[in-house]
Parts: sequence; C-alpha cells; structure tokens
Amino acid sequence: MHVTGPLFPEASCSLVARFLTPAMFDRLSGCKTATGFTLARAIQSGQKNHDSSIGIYAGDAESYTLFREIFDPVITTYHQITGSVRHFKNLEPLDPADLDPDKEFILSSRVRVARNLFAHAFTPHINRQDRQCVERQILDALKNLPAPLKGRYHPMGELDPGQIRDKVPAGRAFAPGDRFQEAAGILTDFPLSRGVYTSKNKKFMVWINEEDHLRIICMEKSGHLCRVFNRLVTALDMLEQYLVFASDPDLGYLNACPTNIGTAMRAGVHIRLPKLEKQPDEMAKLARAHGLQIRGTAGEKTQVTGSVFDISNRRRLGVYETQIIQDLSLGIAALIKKEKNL
Ligand code: DAR
Repeated sequence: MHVTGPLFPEASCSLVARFLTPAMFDRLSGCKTATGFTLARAIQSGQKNHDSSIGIYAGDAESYTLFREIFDPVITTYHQITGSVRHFKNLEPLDPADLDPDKEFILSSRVRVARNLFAHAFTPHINRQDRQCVERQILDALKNLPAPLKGRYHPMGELDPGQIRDKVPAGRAFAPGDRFQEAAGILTDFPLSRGVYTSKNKKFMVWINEEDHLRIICMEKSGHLCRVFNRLVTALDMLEQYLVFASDPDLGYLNACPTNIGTAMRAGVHIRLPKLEKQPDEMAKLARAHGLQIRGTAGEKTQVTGSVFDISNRRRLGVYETQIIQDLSLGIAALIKKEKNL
C-alpha cells in the first residue's frame, strides 16, 4: 500500500512516529503474521493518540520479527540499548532486606511481570474464542500453586461496569484499559474472559487478559521488596512448569507493548515523599541517576495525591531481574536519604 498523507498526527511525539518512515511503511504494509496481524493494526493506537509515548503494539510474538525494522529502533531507544539487544535472565531468590524498617516512607512494595502464552495472539489481536482458551489454560495452571499462594478467581465476564468499578479497590477486578489500549484493540469484548486471581493473603494476584494474557503480581504493605520478589520467583517457577510463554533469545519475554519485553518486570514501591515533592528537579535528578521511573499515585499517566509516588525501574530489557531489584533498592534508599536530609 503506497502511503499518500502523513502516517501520524502533526503533534505526535511517539517513538513510532519518530522512526516509521513512509518508505518503511510501504515496504512492510503488505506483510501479515501467521495470525493475520499487520503493521497498520500495530500503529493504529499511535495514529489515534498523538500523545502516545511509544505508539505501537505487537499483535503476536511474530510481530517482533516480521516488523523488526520498526520495532528494533523503538526497543533500543526506549530501553536505552546501545549495540545488540540481549536479554539476560536471573530469577534467583534474594536475601530479604526491609528498605524502610521504621515504616516512615514506604506504603507498599510490588513486583509484577507480564507474560503471554506463546501459542496465542496477544491482546490487541486475539479473538473471543482464543481469549477464553487462554483464560482456561491459565486457571488450570494456577490450580498447582503452593499453599501460601492459593486463593480464588474472580471472573469479570458477567459483571457490568458498576460492579467492576466496585471490585477494583479490593483487587478483585481491574478497570477497563485506557484510550491507548482501546485504540490498539486490547479492550475488544471487555470484560469477557478477563478476571483476577487473588491469593487468600492478598499478596499474590494474576490479572488474566488485561494488557497481556498474564500480569503476575506480588505485593505487600511494607518495604520488603526482596521478599516480594522471592514470592514472585516461587510463583513463576511453578507456572513455567505448566505454561509456555512467548519469548525470544535476544528480546526476552514478548508482550503487547515493546516497553514490557525482556524481563517484562516492573518492580516498585508506593512511597510518601512530601519534601522531595516540592523539589521535582532534585527528585528527577535522583531518578535519572538510578534509572527510576516516577509515576503518579495510581500509576501510569496519573496525578500524585498525598505526596505518594509510584517509583519503579525504567529498564526491563538487557538487565537481570535480580539486578533490577538491587538497583531499585539503591535508588529508593537514595530517595529516602535525600528526603531525610531536606
Ligand atoms: N500508552 C502507550 C503505551 C505506553 C507504555 N505503557 C503500557 N504499555 N502500559 C503509549 O504509547 O504511550
């Protein structure tokens, strides 16, 4: 297909708008993956949302190879990779340490990974029947969890928007995605075959068919980031015995958004920093020095309320999982030290 007009709105600031030239689009636009996914589908979120930071989603694992001419520059830029992309994996338990033993600053610690079943299309492209099959396969695997992680599944398929909204605070549902996910096709048939598995102790959850087939989440209301990470390692060791995840030797685990590949792990804390809140440049400088991502209280693209920040690792690719936790711990310790000195 020969492009006539601009691919993206004039104001687009996304990485895909920066790297996808009309000539590149012409070369790739006639290609389809085995599941029928096209480049035009991949970029439609970035075309509809000029404020996208990335602007492209993968519809399946093959998207990353068939459309690598555009995915590679987006990936190397976002993950700050110079030279060849290389995924490292190290899911070994760490010695537990409390980052905030006096409980002055950290409200909670959280570690999550994104995963997709390799045999199915990802959420931007999956059909209703396949999405139901993914839900069933994951629930069958979750039956094998060790006792401390056992719990129950809360299906969302029969809930109306009000019922979903009521269950989100208790973690028994997740809100419908944002306009970026909507434009990518991720919300098709929402809330069918979506749901949340929660352990009895509320320290382990699995979101099924949110932005990816699985978001495996461990958390607790403490500064025990390493203990939360170790709980995730236990759950992943079990799940990998029953489920085959989409992955690539160089790109690591493959997911709908290219920001979530490699380890596909986001580790972070909710932390109250009222003094640093008044010195955003100082906070941004510390975040840059430690590779931290600063988000609002409710996460991505939200405001800060009550001086509570969501602080997490920025890089997910080209770095070991254990290194992410260790680097993050150092970054959080530096923020706490600065907060105490102000
Ligand atoms: N909002 C999309 C994706 C950004 C990364 N966050 C994810 N995947 N939840 C954008 O292009 O800005």
